[in-house]
Amino acid sequence: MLTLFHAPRSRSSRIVTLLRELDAIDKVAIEIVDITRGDGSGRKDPKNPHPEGKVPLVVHDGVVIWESIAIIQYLTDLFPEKRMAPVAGDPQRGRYLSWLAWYAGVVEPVLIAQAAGISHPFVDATFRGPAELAARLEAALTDSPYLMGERYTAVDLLLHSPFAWYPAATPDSDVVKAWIERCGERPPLQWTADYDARTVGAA
Ligand SMILES: N[C@@H](CCC(=O)N[C@@H](CS)C(=O)NCC(=O)O)C(=O)O
Repeated sequence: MLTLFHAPRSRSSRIVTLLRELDAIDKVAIEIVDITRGDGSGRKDPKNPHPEGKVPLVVHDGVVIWESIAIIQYLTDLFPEKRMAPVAGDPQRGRYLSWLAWYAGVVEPVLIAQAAGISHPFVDATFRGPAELAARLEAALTDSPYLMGERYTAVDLLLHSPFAWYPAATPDSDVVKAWIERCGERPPLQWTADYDARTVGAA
């Protein structure tokens, strides 16, 4: 039994989109839950087994899997047919895992600090900043349509998402902007937007 705990229009929307990309949406029960939102709306939902009341959360045969990165890796391993991630043994797997880890370890802290207007020598020295983030993306995308080369993978789905949500954070780079637009054209994104519009407020 595989269940995704999902709050419409949140970080778990990316997991719904991934499940569509993986052609696995029908293999997962989606439980719509409420969450506390940045604007003060919502609440910690007792239906959600996440200890902090966050989403996304997946429960597979009683095992709780939390954090977007772990969930993305888990699901792409479980449903490898659509090749949304290089499988173990593929020479490109390490490069893929690095993008995935970089998102959680660097991209989110940098973007949150930027949105909060935080600049501190410890923070800047540890994570670097928006300029370094932009340079990494631009270097990767200058001769490639996607982060892993010719093929769209789960790291494109994940890494373009904060810029799709907060266009103000988008690096001032034509290649990065073109990549965000390319990623935004994937039909599963529209599917999730429609799904979220139907289910928002259903918790
Ligand atoms: N690092 C976590 C972050 C999860 C997270 O903060 N999710 C938000 C939704 S966008 C949430 O559940 N917020 C509710 C809360 O903080 O109580 C992940 O990527 O899975």
